[in-house]
Parts: sequence; structure tokens; C-alpha cells
Amino acid sequence: MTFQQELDRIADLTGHHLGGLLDRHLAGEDPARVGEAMRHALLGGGKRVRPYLVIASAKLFGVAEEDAMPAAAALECLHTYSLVHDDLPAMDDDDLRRGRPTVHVAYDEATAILVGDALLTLAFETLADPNTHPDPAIRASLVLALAKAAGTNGMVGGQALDLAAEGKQLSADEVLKLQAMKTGALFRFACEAGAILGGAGEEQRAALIRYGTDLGQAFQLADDLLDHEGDAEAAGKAVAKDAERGKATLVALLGVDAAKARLETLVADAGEALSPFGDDASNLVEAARFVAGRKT
Ligand code: GRG
Repeated sequence: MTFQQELDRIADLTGHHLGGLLDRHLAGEDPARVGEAMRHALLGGGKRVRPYLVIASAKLFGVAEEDAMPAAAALECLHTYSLVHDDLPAMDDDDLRRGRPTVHVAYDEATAILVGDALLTLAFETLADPNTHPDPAIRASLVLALAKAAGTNGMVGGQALDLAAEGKQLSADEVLKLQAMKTGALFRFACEAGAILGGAGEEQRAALIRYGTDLGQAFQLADDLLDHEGDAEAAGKAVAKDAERGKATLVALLGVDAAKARLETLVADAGEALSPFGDDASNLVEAARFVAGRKT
């Protein structure tokens, strides 16, 4: 099975699980508009890379896929909330997401705000649910780690730095810090969650956090390269538009060749971080290669 096929298989399982989660969560709800919009946001595609990472990391410790799935689904709920809010007119003002109208376009802005709020809340409800793990200490650990990753010292803080940076010239270090918070924190959590679910020791948990950190940076850099190539294509010339738009990206700062070289280094570092797990981690090593080379 290729990595893409494996990712597709986990994406299908995740979509199925999320559908069931929403069915149970929304049972009997009236009026149904927010519920319908939650389904639009959560069940409308997406690569499901973060759930894949939770499941693959947990597997290193012998955790079965179905036992890692609730935590993986919680993370996807939180990630989807961030996309719904990021698409709002007050933020990135996007009309399309995952090839379909964004929630505020398909419904309205107030509904999109509520959908984000509801998905964020559902993420924590899911992690705290005894069905996610029988041990309350493990559940509390998951809740704490996701709260730290998603909050002002993580994703929300990174988004705030990004908004504040508009039109300003950031240094490469400042961009790296911003991206490590905005995008990287959830990747780190995905891998850490696998370690928490598996009852990993400190060293193993640290190794997975290191891997998740490198992977998150690689994912963001690949995203920036894709954006850059799209911009250059749209403009009919190989010139970065990111800097013109005042967008803080490493590609705009370093140039395409240096960004690509950095991507290779990150993939190698991510693989190196997994060395304590030996061959058991070969799918996660493959995931790093895939993320760096992705085309969507
Ligand atoms: C609104 C608090 C708040 C935070 C938003 C994640 C985020 C923070 C903004 C998204 C901006 C963006 C496009 C960043 C680039 C990297 C990224 C997170 C891409 C989207 O993730 P994918 O590619 O999306 O995993 P799918 O649709 O596959 O789930």
C-alpha cells in the first residue's frame, strides 16, 4: 500500500467516525442550522493528516486504531474550527475551503462563528469522554496538551502574531516562531497525543514532540511553496507575490531554493527524531516525506 492509500484509508475511517460523532452529538437538536453547518465543515473532505499522525504515533506503543480514533477525531474538530474561523471576513476572508463554499458563504457569518465555537467545544468534550480512554489521568493529559497547543501560547497566539504582522517585514526567526505556534502546535499535539495514549515514557514522548515540531514546520513550508507556485503561475511569472501581499512566509524571505533545501533538512531531522523507534516508525518517516512533497 502506498502512503497516499494509507492516508486515504485513515481519512475514510476518520470521516466515518466524525459522522457518527456528529450524529450522536446532534441527536434531537432543534433548530438544526448550526448542526447542518457543522456537518458541512467537518464532513466536507480534508486530508486528515493530523488524525493520521495521532493514530500512527499511538500505534508505536501498540494502541489499536479504533482506540486512538476518538482523540484523532477531537483534534480534527479543533483543526476544522480553526479553518472555519480563519476563513471569516474578519480574518482571511476566503470563499472556498476544501473545494466547497466556506461556512460563512454557505450559511452566514454568525453561524460560522458558532460552528467554530461548537467544534472547539466538541473537541474537549470528546477528549474528556471516558470512551476516549478509560484512565482519567490520560484524558486529563490529553485535555491539557491540546489546550496548550490551541491557546494563546499555541495556535491562537500564532494567528494573533500573523494578524499583527500584516504589512510588516518580519525576520526569518520571527516567521518561524509564528508558524511554529499557528500551524506547528497542532502537529506537535498530534504526535504527543499518540505518546500520551500509549503511556509513553518521557524520552519517547520528547522524541515524538521533536518529530511533530519538524513535521509541522515542513508542512507549513510545503504549504508556502504551493502558495508561491500558485501565485507565480497566476501572475504568469516566477516572482513571489507573498512579500507584495505583506504575507509572512519563509519562501518570501529566503527564496524558493533555500526554502526547498530547508524542507529537505526538516524531513531528515524528522526521521532522525524517530530513531529510538527503529523500523516501527517507518510509516511516520514516510509521512514526513509525503508532507514535504505534497501537491495539495
Ligand atoms: C482562527 C484561531 C484561528 C487560527 C487559525 C490553522 C490556521 C490558524 C489558519 C489556517 C491558515 C493556513 C491556510 C495555514 C497553512 C497551513 C494549514 C493549517 C493548512 C490547512 O491545513 P490542511 O492542509 O487542511 O491540513 P485540510 O483541509 O486538509 O484539513
